[in-house]
Amino acid sequence: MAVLDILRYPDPRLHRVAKPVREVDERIRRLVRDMAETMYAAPGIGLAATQVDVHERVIVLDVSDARDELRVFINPEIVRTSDETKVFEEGCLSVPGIYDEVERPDRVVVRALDENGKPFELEADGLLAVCVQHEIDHLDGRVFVQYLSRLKQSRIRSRLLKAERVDA
Ligand code: K1U
Ligand code: ZN
Repeated sequence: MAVLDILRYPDPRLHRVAKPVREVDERIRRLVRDMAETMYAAPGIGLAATQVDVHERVIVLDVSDARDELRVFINPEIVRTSDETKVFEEGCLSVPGIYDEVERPDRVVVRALDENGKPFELEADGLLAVCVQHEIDHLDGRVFVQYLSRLKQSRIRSRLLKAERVDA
């Protein structure tokens, strides 16, 4: 297993739209293991393949307190959303140190394949619903800061570019 590098906003590769996985094979299972290791090491509660510069539709999540409930979604699709919305303060491993409020549907039904290629459906609410929508956004090339005002986006961009220069 390996801890992979996570792309940082405003890296343009974060805006690529990921392609569907054609076959859930050993290569995809290795990617899932590496993504899980990367997410736990960060630490984070979710990770999309886009964030590790792999542009295929794979996400991993673990929103449990004990960090022992890994969930894998391959080719995830939101098939139903509630009309009711909730505002949640989101963070992102690709936008370190930035947290802000985003409004999203409160409940969603997600259809996906598991790591064995078996289809499943999940009804999610609370943090799980927030996180799965945030990760599917990554697969569609969207980063949560794009829900914020242009002024905030521009300040975040400048702050992270400056941090990148200091780190280099
Ligand atoms: O996509 C990502 O970058 C992961 C992101 C997921 C997320 C967090 C909050 C709201 C929506 C989506 C993170 O994991 S940021 C880190 C974080 O929230 C966290 C880390 C350790 C323990 C608890 C939370
Ligand atoms: Zn994120």
